[in-house]
Amino acid sequence: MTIDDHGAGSGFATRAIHVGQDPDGATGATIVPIYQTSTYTQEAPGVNKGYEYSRSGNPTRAALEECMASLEGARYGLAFASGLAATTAVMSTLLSPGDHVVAGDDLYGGSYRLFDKVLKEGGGLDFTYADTTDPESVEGALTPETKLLWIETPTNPLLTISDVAALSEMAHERGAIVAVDNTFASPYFQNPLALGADIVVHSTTKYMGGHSDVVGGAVMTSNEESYESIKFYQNAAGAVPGAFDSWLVLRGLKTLAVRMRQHKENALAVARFLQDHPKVDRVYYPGLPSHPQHELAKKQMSGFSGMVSFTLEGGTEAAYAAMKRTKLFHLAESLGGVESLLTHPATMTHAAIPKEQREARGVTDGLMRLSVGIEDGDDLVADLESAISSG
Ligand code: P1T
Repeated sequence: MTIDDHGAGSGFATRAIHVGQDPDGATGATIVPIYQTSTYTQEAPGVNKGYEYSRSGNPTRAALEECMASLEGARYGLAFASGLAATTAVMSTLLSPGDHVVAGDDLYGGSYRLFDKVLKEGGGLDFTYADTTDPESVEGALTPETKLLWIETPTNPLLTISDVAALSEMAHERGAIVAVDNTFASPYFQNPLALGADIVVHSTTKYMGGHSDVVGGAVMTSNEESYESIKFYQNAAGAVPGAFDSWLVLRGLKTLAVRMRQHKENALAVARFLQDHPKVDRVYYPGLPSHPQHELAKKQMSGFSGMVSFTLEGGTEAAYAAMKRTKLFHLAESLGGVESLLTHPATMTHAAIPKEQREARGVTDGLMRLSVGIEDGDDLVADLESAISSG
């Protein structure tokens, strides 16, 4: 089966399994081989089969890039060695020292650290953090120097939702481009390019890879000029994934649709359980009608994904006790794998943000974040029940 034009006309799951993944031309191998080679033998100087050196291009990586672009509804996809390498590529390529960036004020802590300690201090970029759930806050932060609006939605770890269509229109009117970190939703539930954004970034370490066994990143765009310059940077700076890591993400993509449906179902069950539990203080999940942006989430996402955050009535002390008691939810950083994880943002994923700023943003010491996996939902709820209730 050959799927042309990035699988146009085919459904998501079909594209995930087939786009960029025709049988191998040399052997007929049904699955894209792991082209574990650094270089390619040339017939004569300048005469080759399209590949010269694996930093510049590798067939396993090329298959992954084509498939990911199709899933995001993008013309182009580029794979990177990590999500932060993908973010660095976008920022370093499309911006120059002195440019201003407006970024959401609830972000993965590592993205904030990259912006604040590397791209601002070393790269000369100027950042303003705004509440991207509030278009007026973004409007007030945009200046004539603003070149890029950086949106994470849903956010890490507070699961807020920002209106990508409205913010893209506003930014474009002011001459800025829009990049969306779509890691938490995955392309199965949300396609920011279709909502008006210019660039999508993913940590493929998460849902796209899906098995907690690889670190990777991706950039997708339909803008040819941006693609060409980010591709140039990809080769010139060199933060590319190896063939095996590319293959692991490609294999993960094949089951993305079924996994995301189960993540969503289990997360909703967990969020409802937490919401009704007397020892639970707050639950953050865009799929609950009580979530402040629930209607917007319904409009721009086709499902609410698998991330849930919560606090307990007993505060930090109760949270620390509960985190020691879960058995299925392992206490670990990262998310989006088939296995459930429990994270303490204040000491783990968001430790790079100074305590005062972190707490002002709502990331308190008592906040816990769940990456709800695809185990049996009843078992996950029972695990949380015993961890919370026995306190
Ligand atoms: O870890 P890396 O592949 O470099 O991805 C960075 C990244 C980017 N964007 C978002 C929204 C993320 O959540 C991450 C990584 N996050 C975690 C490791 C975490 O546990 O939140």
